[in-house]
Amino acid sequence: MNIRLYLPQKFMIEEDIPKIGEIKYSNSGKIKDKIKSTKKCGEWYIHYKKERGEMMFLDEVEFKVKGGDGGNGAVSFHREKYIDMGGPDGGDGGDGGSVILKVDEGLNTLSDFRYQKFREAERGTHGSGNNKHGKKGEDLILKVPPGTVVYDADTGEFLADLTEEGQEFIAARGGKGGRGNARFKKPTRKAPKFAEKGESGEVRLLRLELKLLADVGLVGYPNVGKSTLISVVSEAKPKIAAYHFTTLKPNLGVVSLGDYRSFVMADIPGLIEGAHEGTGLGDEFLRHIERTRLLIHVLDVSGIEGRDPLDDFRIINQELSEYNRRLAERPQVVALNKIDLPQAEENLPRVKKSLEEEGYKVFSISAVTGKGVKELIYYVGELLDKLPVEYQEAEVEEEVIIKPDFTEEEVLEVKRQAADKYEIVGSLVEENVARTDFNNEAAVKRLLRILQHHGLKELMQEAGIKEGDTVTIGPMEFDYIE
Ligand SMILES: Nc1nc2c(ncn2[C@@H]2O[C@H](COP(=O)(O)OP(=O)(O)OP(=O)(O)O)[C@@H](O)[C@H]2O)c(=O)[nH]1
Ligand SMILES: [Mg+2]
Repeated sequence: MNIRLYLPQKFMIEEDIPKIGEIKYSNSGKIKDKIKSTKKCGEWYIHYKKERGEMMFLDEVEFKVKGGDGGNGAVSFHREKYIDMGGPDGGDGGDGGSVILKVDEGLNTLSDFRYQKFREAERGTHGSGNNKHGKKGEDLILKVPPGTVVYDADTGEFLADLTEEGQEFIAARGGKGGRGNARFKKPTRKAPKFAEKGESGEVRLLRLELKLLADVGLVGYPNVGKSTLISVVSEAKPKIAAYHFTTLKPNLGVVSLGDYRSFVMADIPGLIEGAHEGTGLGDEFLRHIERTRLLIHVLDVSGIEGRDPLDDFRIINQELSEYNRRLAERPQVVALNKIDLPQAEENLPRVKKSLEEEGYKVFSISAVTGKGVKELIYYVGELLDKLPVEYQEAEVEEEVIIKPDFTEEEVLEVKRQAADKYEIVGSLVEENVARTDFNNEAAVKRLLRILQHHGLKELMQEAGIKEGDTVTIGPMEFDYIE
């Protein structure tokens, strides 16, 4: 198995010096962008946009969802030959379908959501005569990969953390169907001429974030051999090359240890000093390894690029703690890579000794020849068995929060707008106004009766209303008559 995370390119690498403000296409030719800043990195210029909000990540998507509207209740009366006026038989409207996010382990990206910015569940059909109820709208099931974290994009509120196969989250509820006039029949009201309108479906702007659930993250300077390592222990086929920042997007690989054991490894772009301030490729992609259980810190022990491996080690750990202290505290196994190079011989004893003295488990490997790799991988596998799996969930307060049913207290208030102008407001009003068909006199009368029942008249008198004053309720305006 080979899982990969595809990120659209947020930057481009070219040899020419780009101009700030210039419009550029990404390498794939799909993304057009204005150059915001340029930075020299080795022989290359990297130009990229600064504002996070403008970067488009496939593993971070925003789109709007809407539950289906409820169908309207019907106003109808029973008719039969020779029978003048039968009883009310208007059926209820069907409930609207909900938009539901559901975890599918077969998925590993949010790319399905990239282009469709609005998803709506089916509406309920209207009720009709002969007590025929409307059909319930179909739920719209949107499949998401495990590890999807859901936020309300308008408020930033955390809504759900979806990790288990089949786990569901109702992202937008469908509206309730309106009741047909048959429901309003009473001994005192034999022929109700009104019905309820269906409730509107809930609308929400969602932000989905996919944090990869890798067990192990590879960290290290650019060019130390992280991608080479993942390519030899898994089926991941990342780009490998002898220049910095070859890896521009995280790669995931499944490492099999035989006997059914395996773990997921994540290879991410290299870090350099100042990554937390945006130097190099920055440190934003560290979020892809935020939930790993352990890190393999890869060092180029040959020091072929002229840096001391121990300096690299210190700098990378500093960058990790600048990003997130908890990530820096994650257990680390050190892989001293490139021991096949003659220059490694000189550094190896010193570097190994120093890190072991600090308490690190150190492996000497050559990702290219394969020497020492098996030992490293098996050790990591064993260590993972001992590390608690709950760690993956440790940073999230609650697994799922499902919005409770609407149980807000019913509120009715009379607001004085001017000396002779009043407005009736409150949740009770909003709820009922939305469900009233104002073109239907009977429906309006019913609304007034409901409000009356909740003490509207007394409230208006308390507010000091006089005959002839103007009163507004929702879209309706009328003169007050005692
Ligand atoms: N001699 C030798 N070269 C290696 C070894 N491992 C990796 N390399 C070489 O080092 C270079 C960089 O390797 P990558 O695997 O792309 O390094 P990386 O850490 O993923 O680099 P970035 O993606 O830029 O962060 C390539 O030319 C590899 O062939 C090794 O064990 N021995
Ligand atoms: Mg790489």
